[in-house]
Amino acid sequence: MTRMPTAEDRFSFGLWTVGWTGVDPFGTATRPALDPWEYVGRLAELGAWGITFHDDDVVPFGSDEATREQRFGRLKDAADGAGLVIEMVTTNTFTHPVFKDGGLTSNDRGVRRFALRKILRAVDVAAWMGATTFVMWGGREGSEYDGSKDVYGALERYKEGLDTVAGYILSQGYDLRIALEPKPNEPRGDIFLPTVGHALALIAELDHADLVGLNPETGHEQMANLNYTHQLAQALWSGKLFHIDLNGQRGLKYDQDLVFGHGDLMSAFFTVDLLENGLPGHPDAPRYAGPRHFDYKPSRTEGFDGVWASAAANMETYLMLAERARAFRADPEVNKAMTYAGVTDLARPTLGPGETAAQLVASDDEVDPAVAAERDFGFVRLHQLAVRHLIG
Ligand code: ASC
Ligand code: MN
Ligand code: MN
Ligand code: MN
Repeated sequence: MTRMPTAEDRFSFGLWTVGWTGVDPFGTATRPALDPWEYVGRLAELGAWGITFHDDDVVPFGSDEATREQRFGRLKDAADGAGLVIEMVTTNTFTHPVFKDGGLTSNDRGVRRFALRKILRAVDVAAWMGATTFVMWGGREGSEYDGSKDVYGALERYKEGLDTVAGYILSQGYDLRIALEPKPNEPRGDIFLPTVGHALALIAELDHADLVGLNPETGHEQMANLNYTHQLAQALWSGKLFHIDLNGQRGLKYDQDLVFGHGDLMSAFFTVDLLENGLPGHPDAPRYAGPRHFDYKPSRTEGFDGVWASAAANMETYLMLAERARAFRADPEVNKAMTYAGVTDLARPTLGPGETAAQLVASDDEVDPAVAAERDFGFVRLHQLAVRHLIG
């Protein structure tokens, strides 16, 4: 039996996760929608620490100012009453048909201005709610047909939009950072910023790059056939791992948004190992200090009992993996196997202190490649130790 989650675990959930009614491209809802504040008490009871939402999860698209004040205020009161933090807010620029060709990168300038204004208003809401992260997932930013989109121009407009949002955050003095969420496809045939690497490259071109980082989602990176844990590690190395969306995905198919660990369990183990244990061998490296945020969907086969069981399952799985990842790192046999494998050797610079390229070329300490090629690294044995910790 795993312990109950506590606030120290910093587990958070999007309201759109437990609130998903099961509408998919082939079927209508299988569950009724509750009001947004009705999810809050139950999440707190299960041990969650925080919630997140899209503007439209709380206030229907197109609502007037009075309705916005009333509904956002009611959700904030409910969260405060339940002791939940609203840690992140994001904007829905994908559901309404106005966004069918994107928001910030729509071919229609009027739509681009409409989208940017909607995002800026959501930034105000984020600050009001006390959120510290503002996620931007450009789900409709992309295309199906190569001839239909000026990609160079789209990237210019993406940059313009992000510079405007970041500049606004600074000018208002908000304590908010932007986290971009990559995804390769779905709902568009090809989405801009398809992976963590693409987003990092765009961030480097921004006016306020310091304010902009990443919100990588497990399944999104896996839909691009990438290793999620590696993406997290590279984002950490770049100082850009601002937020995470944990969930499960089984291979290259539609975005499944399964419970965390219900996809590639071994990969989830090493994701948790990275988040909990940091980068052993690099004590000074940045550690992920943000929320453990779940962006999953309770399968549409489930009723409300299944919704709450699946929410709890995300946290239980994370805690079980954290326990096993700690034991893995503490195991002397694992440490011996890691030393044998040379894992910690990568923390050592390849050149000596002050050594130049010319000195390296002239040096006589070169290994005999025939001898070095005979080395046994023991990676498989090391991995089997991980398997034992995971399921033994
Ligand atoms: C987000 C986010 C996603 C999408 C998706 C909407 O804000 O992180 O992955 O929206 O969950 O269904
Ligand atoms: Mn997803
Ligand atoms: Mn997500
Ligand atoms: Mn998603």
